[in-house]
Amino acid sequence: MAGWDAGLGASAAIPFRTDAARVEACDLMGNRAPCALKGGTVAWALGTDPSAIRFVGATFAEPDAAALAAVPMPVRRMQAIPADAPGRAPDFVLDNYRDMNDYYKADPAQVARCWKGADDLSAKVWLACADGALRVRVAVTDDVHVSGDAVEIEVQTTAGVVRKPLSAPVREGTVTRYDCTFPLADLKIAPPEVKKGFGFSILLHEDDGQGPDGVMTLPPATVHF
Ligand SMILES: [Ca+2]
Ligand SMILES: [Ca+2]
Repeated sequence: MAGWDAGLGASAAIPFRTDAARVEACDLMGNRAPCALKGGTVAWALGTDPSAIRFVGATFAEPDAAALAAVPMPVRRMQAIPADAPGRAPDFVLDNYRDMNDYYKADPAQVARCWKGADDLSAKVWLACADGALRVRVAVTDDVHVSGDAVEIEVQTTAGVVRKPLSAPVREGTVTRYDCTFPLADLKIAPPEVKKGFGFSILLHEDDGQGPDGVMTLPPATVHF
């Protein structure tokens, strides 16, 4: 299942590659309508009434990355996390201004406190799930690291929303690394949700020495392992 908050009048089409036997669009009343499935690809049009799309019998359903990037609204991505291995590419990269909420952007006198680019604040995120625990590794690039800099993860499951801070940062040059392991029970993730998917986001709280400047947030994704 994939879904997102559609803005009023928003319009775009996102092709999904999937091995689903069939695909249905569901509206807010629970009505379902079949979607055309051509060669393993289904085109999902935003701006129509349905609020979610259901992939029946699917082992994967991946939205086209280029099409997602063109959608002018937060989209909840369905992201398969590959097997963990040393040196593998990050699962998520936060380095875009659209993900930054500057607290002082409306104050011309405080322009120096607004986000200046990836060297000011950006992050790479890796996830792994093993032995009943979620491991979260984050490498934050930040020109100035002070005690007010903080990273939190947010997990959304059928049991609710859990937010946890990452602890024990290790600073190397301008990169702050976190490597934290959380028992699934502490995050209210039921074991079947590891494969079915649960909502995941991460928040980078920025402080460069003058107090909180803003927060960079990963648009919530549904991750599965
Ligand atoms: Ca900074
Ligand atoms: Ca900082």
